[in-house]
Formats: sequence, structure tokens, C-alpha cells
Amino acid sequence: MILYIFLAVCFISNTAEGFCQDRWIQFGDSCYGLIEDDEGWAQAKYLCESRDTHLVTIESAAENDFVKSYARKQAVVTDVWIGASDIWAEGIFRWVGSDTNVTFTDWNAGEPNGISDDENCAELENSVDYLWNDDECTKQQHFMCETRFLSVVVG
Ligand SMILES: [Ca+2]
Ligand SMILES: [Ca+2]
Ligand SMILES: [Ca+2]
Repeated sequence: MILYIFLAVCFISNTAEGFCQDRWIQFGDSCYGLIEDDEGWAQAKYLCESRDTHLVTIESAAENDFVKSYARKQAVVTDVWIGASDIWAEGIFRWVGSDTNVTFTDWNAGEPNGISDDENCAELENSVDYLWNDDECTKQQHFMCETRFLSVVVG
């Protein structure tokens, strides 16, 4: 019982702070890492997941603005994979992190156009200020991972 009260007091008297891993950037409840290795989409997805993260899911205009500003700031030299794909049903893009249909979108004009059979993976297209495009999943390029902004109680 005493321990219980002690823990309750600790919880009330301390503040919760969060952190992102080294060089990742926080926005809202998430941390974001732009990985400047060149990988195909499936390998990028795997690499994010192997770090307990997922390819970035962009679910609002505010998050999209953040993600684009991050890519601009990093001055990346390739297009950047994001976590949306229509490999399961042509034309229906889903987020792999949350397993939900894509609702908010920022496709470039005329996209997604699925011009080849393998144009099933979504990216931020460098040459058009990171508007979205569907591209061939085997293309090798940078990618962005997202994970929870971890809250820790500090004394
Ligand atoms: Ca997200
Ligand atoms: Ca497609
Ligand atoms: Ca396209």
C-alpha cells in the first residue's frame, strides 16, 4: 500500500517527456527518420520494421507539411519512399504502418497513374517538391520511417 502511494506521488509530481532516437525528428506523437540509403520499397519497409518502426504514414495535411519540410531540409537527392502501396488491389492505396486506406493525399497532377504493372508504391517525388507519385517498387532510393514518440517519466 505504501509503495502504491509512493508510485502515485511519483507519477503526479514528475513530468512526462518524450524522446526520439538520435538524429530522428519529432512531430506530434511520432518520430521520423529519413534514411539516406537506396533501397527498393519492400526492403525499405523491412528495414524500418526491423528497427521497430514503419515506413512513414501521412494521415493529415499537417503531417504531410512536416514530412515535406523534413525532406527539403535534408536536401535529399532521390525520391523518397513512403508507406503506401496498392499491391493488394490496383488503385486502392493502403498505409502499411496502420493498415488503413489512404484518405488524405497529396498526389501530383495525374498521379497515381499506374503506368506499369509494378507502379504500386508511393513516393515523395523530389523534382516536384515532394508531391506524391506511384512508382515502380523495385526503384532504389531513400525512404522515411516513423515510430512512436516515446513518453518517459522523469524525476
Ligand atoms: Ca503518421
Ligand atoms: Ca498500381
Ligand atoms: Ca506514377
